[in-house]
Amino acid sequence: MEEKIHTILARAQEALAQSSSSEEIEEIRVRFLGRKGELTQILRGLGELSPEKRGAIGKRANEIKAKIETAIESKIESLRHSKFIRLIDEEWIDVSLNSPATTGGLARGHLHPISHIQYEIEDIFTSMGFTVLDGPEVETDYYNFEALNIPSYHPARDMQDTFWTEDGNLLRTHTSAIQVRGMETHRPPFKVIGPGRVFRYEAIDASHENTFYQVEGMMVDRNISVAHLIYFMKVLLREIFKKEVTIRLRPGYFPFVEPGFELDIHCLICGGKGCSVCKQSGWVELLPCGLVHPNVLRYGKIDPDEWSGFAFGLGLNRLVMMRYGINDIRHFLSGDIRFVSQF
Ligand code: FA5
Repeated sequence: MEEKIHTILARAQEALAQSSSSEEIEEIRVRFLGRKGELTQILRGLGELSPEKRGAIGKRANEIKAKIETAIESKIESLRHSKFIRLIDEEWIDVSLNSPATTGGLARGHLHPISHIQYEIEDIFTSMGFTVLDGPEVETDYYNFEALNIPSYHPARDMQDTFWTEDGNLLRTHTSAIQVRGMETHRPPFKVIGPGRVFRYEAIDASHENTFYQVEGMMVDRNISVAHLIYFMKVLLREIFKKEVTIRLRPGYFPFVEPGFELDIHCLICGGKGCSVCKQSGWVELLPCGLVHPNVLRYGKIDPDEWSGFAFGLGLNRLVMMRYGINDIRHFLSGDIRFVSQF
C-alpha cells in the first residue's frame, strides 16, 4: 500500500500532463479520486493497517489527495486559458474591414424622411432659441381640447375626428396639446416647439392619413404680433425649401388662436397648375397659425394683459411631400421599402 501511494501522485500528474480536454481531466479525477478511485480505495483500506501505519499513511494519502485536486484545478485553468488564446488567434474580427453594407452587398438603414425633416426643423428652431418639448400620444380631453378653449359642448370638436379610448382619453389629434403642457412647465417669456405623431379618424386619400406628424410651435412674450409670426414662418420655409416659397395667408378658424390663419404654400408638386395633392387648387394648406387666444393663456396661468404669443401647427407629412415631390401621403405608412429607400 505504501508503494502504491508513492506512485499515485506521479501517475496522476503524468496523466494530467498528457490530457488535453475537460473530459479527459474528468476521467482522471474519477480514476484517482472518485468513489471507486485508487486513492479512495487506499483511504478505505486504512482500517486494516496497524495504528502506527494508519496515521502516517492516512496523513500522506490526504496530502496526496489535496495535491491531485490542486493539480486538476490548475490543469482546468490552463486549458481554459489556452482555449481563450486559441479563440483570440483563430476567431478575431477585423472591425476596420469594409462590411457588406459599405461595399453595396447589404442595404444600409437610414432615417425616414419624416424623421429627417423633423430633426432639421428642430435644428432651425433651436438655433433661434426655441426649446424642443415632448408629450404623450394618448392624451386627456383637457390637454387636447378643454385647455385649448374647446369645451365639450363646442362644435369645433367636430373639426377633428377623434379616436377615443374606453377610459375617456384619446389619441391626440394635434400637437397643440404640447402647447398646454409647455405653459405648465415654462414661465414667459419662452419659445417652444413640440414635434410628434397625431391621429385622426379620417377618410384616407392622397393628402389625408389617419396617422401623421406635426410640429407645434409657441412663443410667448410681451407685445407679440402677427409680424413676429410671419417672420418665423418665413425663416422656417426658406430654410426647409432652400428658396423663397410663395405663400398666402388667409383667415382660418381655430378656437385656440385669435386671429387665426391658414398659411398655404404654392403647390410644389404641380407648380400651382392643380393636381390631386392640392385638390386642383394650386395651393397646399401647410401651416395653420395665429395669435394665442387669451383664454388659452389663462388656462396656462399666464396673464393675457401682460403677455401675448403666437402658435402654429405644421403638418410634417405634407411638408415632406412638397419637398420631395411625393404625390400620395399613403406612401409614408405603406412599409414599401422601394419608397423609403429613395431618401
Ligand atoms: C391643427 O391641427 C391645429 N392644431 C394647428 C394649429 C396650431 C393652429 C396652433 C393654430 C395654432 P389642422 O387640423 O389644420 O390644425 O392640422 C394642421 C396641419 O396638419 C394641416 O395643415 C396639415 O398639414 C396637417 N394635417 C391635418 N390633417 C391631416 C391628415 N388627415 N393627414 C395629413 N396631414 C394632416
